[in-house]
Amino acid sequence: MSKEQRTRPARKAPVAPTAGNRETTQVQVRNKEKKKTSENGGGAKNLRYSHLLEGMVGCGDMVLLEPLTEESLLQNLKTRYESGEIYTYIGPVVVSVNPYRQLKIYTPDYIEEYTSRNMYELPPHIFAVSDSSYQSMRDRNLDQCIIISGESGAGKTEASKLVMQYVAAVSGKGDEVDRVKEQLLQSNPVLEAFGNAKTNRNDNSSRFGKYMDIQFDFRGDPVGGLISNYLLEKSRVVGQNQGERNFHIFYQLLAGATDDVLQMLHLEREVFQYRYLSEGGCSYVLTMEDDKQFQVTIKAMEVIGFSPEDISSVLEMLAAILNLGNITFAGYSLPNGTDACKVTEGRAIGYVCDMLGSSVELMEECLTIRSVHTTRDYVQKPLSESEAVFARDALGKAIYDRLFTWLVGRINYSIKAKSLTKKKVMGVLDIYGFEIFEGNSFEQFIINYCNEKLQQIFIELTLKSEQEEYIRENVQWKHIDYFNNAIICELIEHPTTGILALLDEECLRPGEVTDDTFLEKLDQRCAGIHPHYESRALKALRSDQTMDRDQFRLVHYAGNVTYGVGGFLEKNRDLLFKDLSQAMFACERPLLKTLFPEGNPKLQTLKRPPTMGYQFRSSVAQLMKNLLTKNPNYIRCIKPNDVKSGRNFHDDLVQHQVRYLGLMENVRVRRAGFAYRQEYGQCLARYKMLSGETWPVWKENPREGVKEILSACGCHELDFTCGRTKIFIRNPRTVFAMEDKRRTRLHDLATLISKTWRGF
Ligand code: AD9
Ligand code: MG
Repeated sequence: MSKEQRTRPARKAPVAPTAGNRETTQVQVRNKEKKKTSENGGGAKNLRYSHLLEGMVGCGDMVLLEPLTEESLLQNLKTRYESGEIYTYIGPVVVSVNPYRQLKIYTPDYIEEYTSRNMYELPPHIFAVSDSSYQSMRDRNLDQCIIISGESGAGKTEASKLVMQYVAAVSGKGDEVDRVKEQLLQSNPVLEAFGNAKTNRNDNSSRFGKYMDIQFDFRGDPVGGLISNYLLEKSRVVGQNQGERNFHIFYQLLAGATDDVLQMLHLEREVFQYRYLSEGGCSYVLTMEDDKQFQVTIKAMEVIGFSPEDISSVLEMLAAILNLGNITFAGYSLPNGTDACKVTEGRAIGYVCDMLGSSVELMEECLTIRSVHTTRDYVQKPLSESEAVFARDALGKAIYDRLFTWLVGRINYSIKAKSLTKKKVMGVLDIYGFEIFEGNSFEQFIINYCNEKLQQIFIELTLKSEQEEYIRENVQWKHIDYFNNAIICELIEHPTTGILALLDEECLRPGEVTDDTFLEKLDQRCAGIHPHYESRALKALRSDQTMDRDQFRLVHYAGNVTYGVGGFLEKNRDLLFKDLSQAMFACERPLLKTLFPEGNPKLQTLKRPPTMGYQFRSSVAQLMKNLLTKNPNYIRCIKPNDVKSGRNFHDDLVQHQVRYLGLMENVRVRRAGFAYRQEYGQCLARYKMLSGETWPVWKENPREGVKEILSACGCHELDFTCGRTKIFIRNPRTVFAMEDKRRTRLHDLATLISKTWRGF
């Protein structure tokens, strides 16, 4: 049997045309042509849940893994991965191992197979969790969120696109709905072009966090969406590590624009002409066709509703940034000994001014001179050469960062739902993965903090809440220990003693403050006090060669990360000198007035803008609050190797991820407790036909009814327990068997009805 055949799900089951049962009716309509086989009874055998238990590569749901050890869990993932089975369940959680090759498991046939099915009916698949989430949102009116986590390159962004693709395929049709779907889907290529870049870990690494709410009407048809973006890694605009690139859009523009467009933008095709594109020494990515992708990006912008003027303005900003990077300065000393500098690259600054609609004099002045307000006066201070380089780069980063946020706002404007009625929502979270580089800075600190918070949510909603539910329902269970990373979150975000608060304190403190004084402060407050903070200030680490004096180390849930404090203060303050914002506001291009509103001289505000860390902490808190109001669905992505290979399963690398993702604890909690739980009324409604005597009406207490059904199904008393409001069933096999019986019952009934109908 070929791999594709093996991974293909079982064919559709026969179903009864029960009135009011949307799920079965839909499936039947779609499978008219298959009905014949089903009626012959051929399909009934295929319904069995046994595929989760036997005849399948490894174990599809690790709750059933015997024996359960870390080794067997890893071996199970490996065996399945090697035969192309990249998805495995832990109860409702989907573990996804990046295949690094195109599998034929996302075709329309697969979408059809997984539509309106129970999650465990078919082999594990991302479409199954997408479907379960969509059904729950549509039919039970529960807002959903799909939380996708995993380290850089593990497959989060691909997973988020598959979820969106699935939802778009199975939801309704019609001109307006199709327009909305198309716009939602087309937001991906635009945001990836501007927000993703090649890194050493991932050729298409997301350098921003994204949360997207898809909004639906009461029928379950998409009516709009809302995207929230989190902290773009803007330092990439002006410099990249060796082997890495700037954001894709720059390369797409140079490779894909016509000669005429490039000429109008004062650009040349050669990537290495531009300093901002050359630092990483990498101009192309084997797996990417920048020229073709440029057409895709522009087309997507058009579909979303960007006007030709909008698109031109965006391209002008990109061209301005590239030429800005080529401006050079020459330093000299003034007669009084002060360092000053002047622009030496006249061509580049001319091009920049042409793109932005500014005068060369003004641009030159804002790059080389700083206005300083003293208590009594207003003086102009010349900048040294290195200060001017710093100002130039700050401007480049600011234009790009604000342009990106503007793009997200512009997309939101287009995809916003037109009607004001309350909508059902499905949110998809695809945020940058945990990062440990050789050199880690403020950006990694923020990214890793965000991942700590996501792990917190996972713990809150799966490990902790599961055990709390047993207590609430008064059900006996065995406590499972797990590492709760709340302590690390606290170390970072505590409003007065957390690292972010200390950083803000240092940024605001008058007097001589530097990154070093910040580190001193951290050492005083945390070293030897907090178990997850380490630095050379600790006696035991004083001679630690793996850490420098200007570094501190955090013991994160996913591993130890050493951060260099250099740049922490400046990146946290994120202040753009007034001269620069005013010069941008003074430019002719209307877009720049929108991007730099604080440059409006009429709008003189003395209020300090909130720091980067503060803003991020607030938006993450808002995100967590939002996620907690929704029904969560999890996709835990795993990276099988570091070489982007489709055949290589690196045991140690996967073991590390399995550990920090807490997968063993996840399985244990699920196994120690009960695989299945449902409110008595709902359980009765689904399985009442299994108790021949009482079906279809049960007028007594639903709890007694459920017990009766379980006993009619031959369940042993030890197999289940009755909570206050829910029935808890220990072994998923019991539920699978009940599902199998239910299907057979429905099938028999359908045959009977059809025979009776023919008899008339
Ligand atoms: V990062 O945190 O943004 O750096 P992600 O988002 O976790 O990272 P991404 O989804 O971009 O990783 O996946 C990395 C690469 O793996 C993709 O560019 C694909 O080449 C490959 N990939 C991931 N998932 C799949 C898949 N389901 N099928 C085929 C895949 N290839
Ligand atoms: Mg990504």
